[in-house]
Amino acid sequence: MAKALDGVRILDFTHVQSGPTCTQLLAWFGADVIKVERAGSGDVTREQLRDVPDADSLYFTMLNHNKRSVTIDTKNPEGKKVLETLIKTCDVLVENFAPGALDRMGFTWARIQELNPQMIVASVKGFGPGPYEDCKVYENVAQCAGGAASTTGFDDGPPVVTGAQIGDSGTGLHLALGIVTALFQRTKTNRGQKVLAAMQDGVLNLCRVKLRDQQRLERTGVMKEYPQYPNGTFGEAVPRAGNASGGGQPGWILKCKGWEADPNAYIYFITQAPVWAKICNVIGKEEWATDPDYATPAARLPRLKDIFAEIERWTMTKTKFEAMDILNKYDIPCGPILSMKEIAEDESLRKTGTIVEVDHPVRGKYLTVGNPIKLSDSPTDVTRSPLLGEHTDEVMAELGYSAEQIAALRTAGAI
Ligand code: CAO
Repeated sequence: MAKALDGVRILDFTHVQSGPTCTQLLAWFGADVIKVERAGSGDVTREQLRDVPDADSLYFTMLNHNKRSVTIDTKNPEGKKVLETLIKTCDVLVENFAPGALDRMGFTWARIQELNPQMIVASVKGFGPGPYEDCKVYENVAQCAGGAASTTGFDDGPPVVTGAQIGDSGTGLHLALGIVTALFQRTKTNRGQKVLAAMQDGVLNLCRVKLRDQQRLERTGVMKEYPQYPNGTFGEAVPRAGNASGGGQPGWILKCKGWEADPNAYIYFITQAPVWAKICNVIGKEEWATDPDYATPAARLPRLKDIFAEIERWTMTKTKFEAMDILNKYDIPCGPILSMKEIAEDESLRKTGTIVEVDHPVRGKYLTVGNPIKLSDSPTDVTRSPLLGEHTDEVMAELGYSAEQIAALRTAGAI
């Protein structure tokens, strides 16, 4: 079946995580993604966190599906010429080098425009223009600078980073949207453009509700859905809210049966206002449904700690899955805390292609996360990541190089 981005050619100059997640998505939507790597070593993640000797790491394989790999030394004059040919034939160049690296290679925006005025040049950088624009940035730096760390964790502890890679994979997602938007605009303007997704901006975008809360705090001095209310104190900046849901519907993580031995025997429980009476029935506190101290959301806010303690007395008598079954019958919003082991074994995620088993010639079978975005007219087939330089000859031949020319470039160290 045809794919949404069939015919789009991507020169993938990305490495590590942020850029590769972006180009992997584009590949899943059907783009021809040609990953340009340094001969000999390639993307540094090929050998990071290796679990199988001499096999590309899971770090690499899980971020580079459905791509082709060519090795080009872009600092070699002949290698530069090959890259120029690629630039002329691709629609998009995606890169996430340290600031200035592409320019130092000789591929400034002006030069790329000269070679291909229709080319879209998409970049991930740590920061946008400003005091930190020249900084190298990794995931957790972005989480800290984008407002996630200062607002994550518990009030009495230090800032905490999250396991979700909102700085890297989150920014890759933002960049992918920028690229397809620029491709759409190009159909009308016939021109390329620059697309920039700064990791700090991407994280901040995902922390939008915390900037909302900063302004609420400045106006009112208190936020009643935060665990600091009513007994704690609020400072000048949005505090860490523990496991509070942050929205208009209070929630918390509660222990379930077996929590003493299983670190994930917990459930997220939301006391959604429309189902309050049902919650009271389920936990055996029917009187709370009409008691003026508990009957309305406003009355409950100063008592949330005690309310969740009471609900927890009930959840501790059930496993998280038993609690889910019961609560879902009453439309009470809740969610089990799933371990990665449970997710890896989840049959329904495998059926939808969100968890996929892939075979790799060196490492054998492994699990990966498939395309989380499902298009009804553009299905995703996840194919393994390329070996280093696996497609150099194939791509060179497509670019018009003869076998003799390819051999000569190889001898010269250009490819
Ligand atoms: N042939 C020859 N040289 C190549 C090449 C190739 N095919 N591919 C890359 N290089 C060179 C670059 O030109 C650069 O050389 P110079 O420094 O001499 O200009 C060099 O390799 C290193 O590139 P880099 O600075 O991007 O890599 P690094 O490992 O030092 O830094 C990182 C890594 C991620 C901190 C940096 O790339 C960065 O800040 N990127 C932007 C933000 C980002 O995406 N971060 C997410 C990382 S995932 O957590």
